[in-house]
Amino acid sequence: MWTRTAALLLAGGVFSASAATRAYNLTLHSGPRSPDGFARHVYLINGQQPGPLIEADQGDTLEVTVFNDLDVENTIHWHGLLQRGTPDMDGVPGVTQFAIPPGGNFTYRIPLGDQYGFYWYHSHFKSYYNDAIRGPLLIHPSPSLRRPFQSLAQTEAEKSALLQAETEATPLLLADWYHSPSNTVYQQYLRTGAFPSCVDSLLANGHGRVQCLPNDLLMAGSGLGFDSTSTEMASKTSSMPHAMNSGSTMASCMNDCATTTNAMPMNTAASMSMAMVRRAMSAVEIPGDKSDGGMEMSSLNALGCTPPMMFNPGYSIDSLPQVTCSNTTAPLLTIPVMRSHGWLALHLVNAAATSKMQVSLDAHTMFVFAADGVYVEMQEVKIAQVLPIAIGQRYSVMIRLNQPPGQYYLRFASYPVGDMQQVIQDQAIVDISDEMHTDTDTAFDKPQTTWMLLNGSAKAQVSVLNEEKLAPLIPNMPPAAPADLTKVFTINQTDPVVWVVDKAPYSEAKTPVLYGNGSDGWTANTTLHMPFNSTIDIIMQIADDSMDTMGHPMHLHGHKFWILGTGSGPLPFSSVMDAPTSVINMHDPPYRDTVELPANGWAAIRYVTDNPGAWFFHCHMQWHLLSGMALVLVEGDSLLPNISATSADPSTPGASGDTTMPGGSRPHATATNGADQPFTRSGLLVVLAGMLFVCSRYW
Ligand SMILES: [Cu+2]
Repeated sequence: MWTRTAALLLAGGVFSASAATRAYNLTLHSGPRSPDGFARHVYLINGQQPGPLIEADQGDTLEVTVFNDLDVENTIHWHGLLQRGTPDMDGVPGVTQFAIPPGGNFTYRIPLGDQYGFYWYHSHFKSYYNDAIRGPLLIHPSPSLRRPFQSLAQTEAEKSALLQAETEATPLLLADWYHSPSNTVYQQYLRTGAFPSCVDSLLANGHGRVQCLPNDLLMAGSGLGFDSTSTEMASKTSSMPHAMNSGSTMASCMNDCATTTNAMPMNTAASMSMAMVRRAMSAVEIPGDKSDGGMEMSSLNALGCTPPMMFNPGYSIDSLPQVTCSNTTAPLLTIPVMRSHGWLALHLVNAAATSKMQVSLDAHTMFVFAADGVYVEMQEVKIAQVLPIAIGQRYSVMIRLNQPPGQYYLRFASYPVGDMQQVIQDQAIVDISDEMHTDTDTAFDKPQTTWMLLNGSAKAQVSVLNEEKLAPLIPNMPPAAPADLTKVFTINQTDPVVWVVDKAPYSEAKTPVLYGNGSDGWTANTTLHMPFNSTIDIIMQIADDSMDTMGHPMHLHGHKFWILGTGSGPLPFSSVMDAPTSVINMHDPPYRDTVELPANGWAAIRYVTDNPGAWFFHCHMQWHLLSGMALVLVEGDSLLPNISATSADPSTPGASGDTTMPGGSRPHATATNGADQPFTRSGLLVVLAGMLFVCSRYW
């Protein structure tokens, strides 16, 4: 235990002696906006979407008061913040707090401790973050914390340039966007059973445009490899790039069209499951036999989506509103940068509702230096790099500005996680100028420096980030001993509109689970009480009989965890300790807060229950979460904050919903001072951290 604690302290560096309280006010309201050129009513934070960047220094305390001026309830979750000692600040309705009612407010007070890096915040009520209640959150690391840039810098000047680039890094919140409010989208899903994976556009920091695909590309939908006679990827996957090569002239092709003959197929081989085949060959109604020339099964709809194949009884493709697409000319996000700076740093987050993304920057290589807010060993790829980013995940990247001045597309495309696919890409512009060339209005968009296709596939010879090779910069090994508890969760779609993590669909408790046995959720079958101060292994795998075997971005609150391994099919071992090192990495696994469970596959994570709280564990695909794909994992039951359900009820004066007392007299969660409290915020730990940190180096 001492070793792990010491390692954590070392990894975190010293708490700043000048730790400050960073106060923010976030007002949730609504208004008309046209982020992709299509006007709709959106939710806003302080008049903008996404919300403002929340910044703090390592060791600071965040104090964010959320005023809910919407006519719906809300909460704000701080994705990835560990909430040590403040489990009631995690922002999950029914788990850690009562929702903030319309007209109410709530003050989130979060000591950040040793956390640093890039995070994000978002509504955790219903699917309102899809209506734009989301924003970036950045904790600047202590200057004394070791950086992972050494391999990139030969001189002091280069070191300075890298550090400066990191300081000036641009947060980039990538999202998918619907032209209908999330409530409307979800209600249609519940009614029809047709999964709403088809979005209208993708956005970078709230900017994008609708880019309709040319007809020939839509008709090349069979290039997605759908072949109901085989569980293997159909060889005709090449037909999509072929079609793209055969005459598409739309601007949306972005010159990809000329260079796609060696394109890699979409990454769906692993996901072509028996479930898909069963469904395709069953009585499920599919388009294709319309006399009016309607879509063939293998065609994409106007938005580039494979048509839904699963419906509630009595519904079919004809029950759905007709899918249409109209190009827009909304301005793209532009990121200006001076070439003389040498480097550009970006903090990327996939804040989408349903779309896994692939990201690339034309002509440039990205060096990933942090994953989910933790510095990692730098990973250089020689030619180029495409980053796959699951929903909720973050990457911080460093980009060497070694190309001529000009405008380069930063591309982000939806990438399939199963049989529901959409060919959609959007772009932001990185505008590189220098003292000699201030005029950069020429789009620099050459096929030979475009790394990926419209569908997010990396071209041949293009390197894709290896997500398994993301060892933390400061070694942070999982406990070596066998787990105290192994939980096997069988991820399952049991009905068109029901998704579960473990047997039963989650539903929100009336009284937050954190409030103990006064909560109706305390003994729910989706609340698991974990042993405290224990090593837990969670093995997730897709159920054999799941109606859909797509992948899932699984997020655990209150912890980072070691990703010991992922793979296809079921994990063929009863515990991770039985698996060989080629399958399970106990040496230098990634340490993150969101893991992508592969389509038709398994994922094994390990964490230590050292943080008393009620922690949500769920799929970050919004429609899955809303449809039950979540659990509450309680740890340290006897050490939970002393909050009574009565005093915290929003109808009680001074509680979270009180409009006149922002966070004032509500019962603040003060961690108990029991002897077995593992992470008190006492000065002793600060001193210990400082003493231990003397051996840490700047580089
Ligand atoms: Cu999911």
